[in-house]
Amino acid sequence: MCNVVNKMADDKKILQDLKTSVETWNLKLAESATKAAIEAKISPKIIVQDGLGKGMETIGDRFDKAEIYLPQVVAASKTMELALKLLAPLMQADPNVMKGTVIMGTVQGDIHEIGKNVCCAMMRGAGYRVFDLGPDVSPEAFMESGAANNANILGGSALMTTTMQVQGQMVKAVKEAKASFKVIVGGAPVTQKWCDEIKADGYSENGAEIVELVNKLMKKG
Ligand code: B12
Repeated sequence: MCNVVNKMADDKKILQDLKTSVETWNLKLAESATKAAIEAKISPKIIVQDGLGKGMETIGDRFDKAEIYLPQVVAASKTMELALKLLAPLMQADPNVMKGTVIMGTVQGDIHEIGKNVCCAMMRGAGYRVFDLGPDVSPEAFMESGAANNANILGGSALMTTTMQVQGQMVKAVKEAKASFKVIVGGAPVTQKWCDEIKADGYSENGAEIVELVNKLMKKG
């Protein structure tokens, strides 16, 4: 009993350190806290969702209030990326039991990658073959990669109200080519309403729910 209580307290401290590391763009703390989390067998999902992601939420809020500026946001992003790199090996599933193929990218005109990277990691961990096309990906590039890799799903991330439009173009491109890819969309300004409006096949608010979403779409066939 005592051990369980101690473990819970230790895990809480590690998650707090992960959050603080992103909030204070402290690379050293990010590295040590991520290693501690791995050692404590905290799941990558919790590490990202309840640790690093919470730190990034603070950064977003402080940026919105003009308490910090782009250089600090970049530094916080680099901190999160370092931690995600350390977690990557834990998020690779067995290639022999792949559940489906997903092409992910941040849409054309948009360079925000962190959320997309989190989604890629979550899906890889859940057993999907994921091709990450990076930032600034055109609908044509999504289509080409989808065809070349026999994909089931194309996933477009958009972090700006201006670039959300490209998600609509992705859906259009799939319909026009009469391709069988399902299109999923996400990113901070994206909502279920927007997903319905552009007739995409699915939306999820975060990286944890994206796995349920793709599982559901794969079952539908
Ligand atoms: C970090 C950041 C940056 C970093 C990005 C670093 C990187 N390598 O990605 C830097 C500093 C480079 C940057 C640049 C810019 N940024 Co910026 N940035 C942010 C910030 C603070 C956080 C974004 C983030 O990483 N969140 C953390 C991740 C984990 O969350 P997420 O991205 O939402 O992803 C989750 C979900 O949305 C979902 N999801 C994401 N993608 C997908 C995809 C699918 C298919 C699914 C299903 C789900 C899904 O799952 C993810 C994991 O849980 C946001 C503020 C905010 N509140 O979002 C502004 C913000 C997005 N940026 C903004 C702006 C304006 C810019 C710049 C234009 C600034 C400038 N003047 O140069 C440039 C962009 C240039 C361009 N062409 O893209 C604005 C956009 C406003 C708008 N018009 O909508 C925001 C909202 C800030 C603001 N309030 O003004 N930015």
